[in-house]
Amino acid sequence: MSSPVEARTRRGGPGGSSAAASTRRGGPGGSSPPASTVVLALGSNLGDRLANLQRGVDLLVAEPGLGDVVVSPVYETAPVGGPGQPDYLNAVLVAMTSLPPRAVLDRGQAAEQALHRVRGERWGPRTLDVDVIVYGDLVSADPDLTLPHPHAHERAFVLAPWHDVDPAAVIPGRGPVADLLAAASTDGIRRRGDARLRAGAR
Ligand code: A4P
Ligand code: MG
Repeated sequence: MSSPVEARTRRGGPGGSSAAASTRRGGPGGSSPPASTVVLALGSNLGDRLANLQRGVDLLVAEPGLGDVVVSPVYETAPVGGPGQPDYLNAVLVAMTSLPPRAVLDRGQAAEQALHRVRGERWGPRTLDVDVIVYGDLVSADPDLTLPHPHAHERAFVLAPWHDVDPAAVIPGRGPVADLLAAASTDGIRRRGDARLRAGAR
């Protein structure tokens, strides 16, 4: 089975944008670190949810390190798990990166903090949540950064927007996103045609 990186490399990336191969070294001298496809899931269910997601995207791409950024459509989604809480807006960002996985997580958490997220109850409401869904074909059980994200394969609020921008994506160890989405319950999620995110402030 091909990894999302391989799939993306073959096709030239989501949306047909150019994409560095995950195993290719950049630069004329071949000295740059290899690039991997990284998929980040963003969610917000407090405050101005769309503005929070856009600010999250802007913060994620503000510093060098994420390239060929593609941002999915926005979905309105019923909360999964946790206490009673408002509906979420969810979206997915796909990019190429040479940053180490931990640096990508740190960047996501910095964006959460910039949005004044208060960590309370697990799966509780939040202004911004940034989860690392996959990093290339890396598999890790590290509790600080579990890869692929342990729940992504069963969450339509991740799979549907991801599938929109990369229909051939695969979750390592789980299978094609298209198949996982077909098996997931899509009750309680709907694409918001009236809400769009820009891929960056640039
Ligand atoms: N962590 C481990 N692996 C990862 C990873 N791949 N990506 C660690 C991000 N973080 C990861 O996260 C807790 C710890 O997970 C962090 O210290 C990090 O090092 P957190 O963000 O503090 O807490 P959390 O988000 O409440 O918990 P968790 O388990 O990450 O929940 P999820 O999976 O993020 O789910 N329903 C809808 N409709 N839409 C949503 O977006 N989100 C959640 C949260 C629940 N229900 C939802 C949604
Ligand atoms: Mg989280």
